[in-house]
Amino acid sequence: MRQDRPVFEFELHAREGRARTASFTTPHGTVQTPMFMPVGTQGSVKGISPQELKDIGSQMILGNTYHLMLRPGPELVAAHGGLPGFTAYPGPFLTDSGGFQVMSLGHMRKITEEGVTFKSHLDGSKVLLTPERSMAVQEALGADVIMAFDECPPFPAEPEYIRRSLERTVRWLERCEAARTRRDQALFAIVQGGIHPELRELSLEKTLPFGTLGFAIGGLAVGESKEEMFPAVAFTAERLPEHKPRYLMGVGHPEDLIAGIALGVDMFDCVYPTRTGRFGYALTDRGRLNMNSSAPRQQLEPIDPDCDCYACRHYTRAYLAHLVRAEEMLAPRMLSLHNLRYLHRLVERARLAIARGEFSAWALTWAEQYFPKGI
Ligand code: PRF
Ligand code: ZN
Repeated sequence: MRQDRPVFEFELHAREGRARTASFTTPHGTVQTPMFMPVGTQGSVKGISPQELKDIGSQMILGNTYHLMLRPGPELVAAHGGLPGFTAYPGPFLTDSGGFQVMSLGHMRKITEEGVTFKSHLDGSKVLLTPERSMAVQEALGADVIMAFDECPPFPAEPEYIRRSLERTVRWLERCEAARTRRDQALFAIVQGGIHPELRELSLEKTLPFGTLGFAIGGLAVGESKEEMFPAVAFTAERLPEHKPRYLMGVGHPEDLIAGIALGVDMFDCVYPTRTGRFGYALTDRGRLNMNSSAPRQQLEPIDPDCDCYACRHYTRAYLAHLVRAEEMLAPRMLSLHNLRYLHRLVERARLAIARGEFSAWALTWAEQYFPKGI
């Protein structure tokens, strides 16, 4: 199906300071921002069914070019009509371009102007991922939002390396634009530049003219401190177009969502809620509960009385702590479900607060509860 770009629409509803709430319309549906995207790396949000995702208010699911290209291969996903058909999740998807995952998972990576050569983590075979290949795979996967092929330098890296890398990322963006053929997918460019304002500025100056339908802030949450990360988020977000979605890649601790929203970010993704859930932790307004510890084993209340997820409506902490101890697979499933619902509810509350002009007051109250003893 070919459609024209006007399918995509980003409509701002309200603003408070730099925070904003908006609707983002894609071919597979309209989502409300700020939003959190669950990570479905291999075409599945670990342990959670599409019906459950719908029930907890997931709006857009993230998939990964790197993993799906190696297994099962883009052709098989395309034979199902793309990720919505393959995964039976009928809503919007976003796919990441692969470069970041190659660098964190591939072996023997080598970056050249052409692209990234690496050895597959599955069978050790040599693979070349280029901007053209990333676009072809992302077109086959059929997500509504596709990401430009970029390099996310490690932290720390020499400023000179980051500069050369971001300039190459811009040349790759040009190749992404030239290679893509579908117009029913929105390409988002990725701003790099590490934690250096002058390099962020350079990346912005060279990236903004492409006029893509959205922009991502990449290269952060890679090991730098939050005192280094947030000024870079603030600097970049402030310089992005007001009427286009802004996506902070790989960020997803509750306090980071609140701070990101305050700085004007619209979209987030992170494995944190599902991964920490699999490790036995539950997110609440009063901080993170360790279900491996002894306290919850005797507690007859739900994880969070304000939460409307299945686990909180049906189970006590004591039962869930028992499941964790007994290594029953319901435990990681229920804690992942609860944690995702927690983050969806968190951004939902933020959206409502922004619409009412109460975001800054609400965020302060939230932070006082979440960090009762300070940090
Ligand atoms: N680039 C891409 N994906 C990403 C990142 C990036 O910089 C990050 C940075 N934390 C997460 N995922 N393509
Ligand atoms: Zn819950």
